[in-house]
Amino acid sequence: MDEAIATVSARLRNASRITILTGAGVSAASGVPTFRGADGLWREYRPEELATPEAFVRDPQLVWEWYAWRREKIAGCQPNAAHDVIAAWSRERGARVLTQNVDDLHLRAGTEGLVRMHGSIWEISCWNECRGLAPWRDARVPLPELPVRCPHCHGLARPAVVWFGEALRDEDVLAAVEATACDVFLTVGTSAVVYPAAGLVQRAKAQGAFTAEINLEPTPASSAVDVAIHGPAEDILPALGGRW
Ligand code: BV8
Repeated sequence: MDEAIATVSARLRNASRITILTGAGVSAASGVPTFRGADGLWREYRPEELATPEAFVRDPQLVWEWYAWRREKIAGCQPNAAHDVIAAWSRERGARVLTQNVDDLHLRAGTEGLVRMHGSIWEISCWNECRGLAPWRDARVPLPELPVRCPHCHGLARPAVVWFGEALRDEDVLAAVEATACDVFLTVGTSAVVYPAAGLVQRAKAQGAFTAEINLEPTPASSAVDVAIHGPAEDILPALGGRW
């Protein structure tokens, strides 16, 4: 492990363009349930069954109860050392940070230029897209009523996140693809199964980036990266960050 950390740390030290892709694993130490870990279950449902427009049409109340439960859990969580190191790299090294997470803990840690590829659990938008309304922030816990209503058309409102089967926002895809033109691409705390985010490491590699993965366990990305470090992000990132 030490050799791998020394290798990645040296690459980071000499890099001018650093890109970091994060998943639920960077928030695990903060107490936020991951998607596919044992703690990812809610009642008897898996996220893929609820994080879809079809599930929302079928039962908006159930989907909103799941998001309200997650919002309540996340509200009590603080950024951890992984978020803090990544935020410092964004400020001090201009590192670009692409996250799949919707918990906004990277923002609260002070990350600059964050690309929230899957949106934010703290933002809400009109299901009917009335007046083309941009998502609005509502961080109240608990929410006053479920399902949430749009303040303009009084129709259904939805969490402003990207569900399975929905397209990511064009500007986020563009920013993420642009960020794969880098010297070092780190993929941290993600099971690397959700696309298009999971395809970014291959894009970076194809452009000559040095690629590394930090995860507790092997993932489909492990065989593609130059170095795979198996350990908790909240320990590994400070170990990498402290040597420049
Ligand atoms: C789209 C928001 C097209 C909601 C989420 C190929 C190309 C394009 C699409 C597809 C494709 N193949 C399949 C698809 C469809 C689909 C997809 O990828 N499905 C998968 C399941 C096969 N993709 C989509 O639907 C995407 N849309 O491509 O649209 C399109 C184009 C035009 C028009 C219409 C459509 C949209 C995907 C976004 C889905 N939304 N979230 C919400 O949060 O409620 S995804 C969800 O999964 C979360 O965002 C989460 O972040 C993300 C990925 O999960 P992870 O972050 O990796 O979390 P997970 O629990 O899985 O893993 C945690 C990892 O951390 C583990 O590996 C664990 O070992 C590790 N870990 C734990 N603790 C630690 C740790 N590591 C380090 N330290 C620790 N302490």
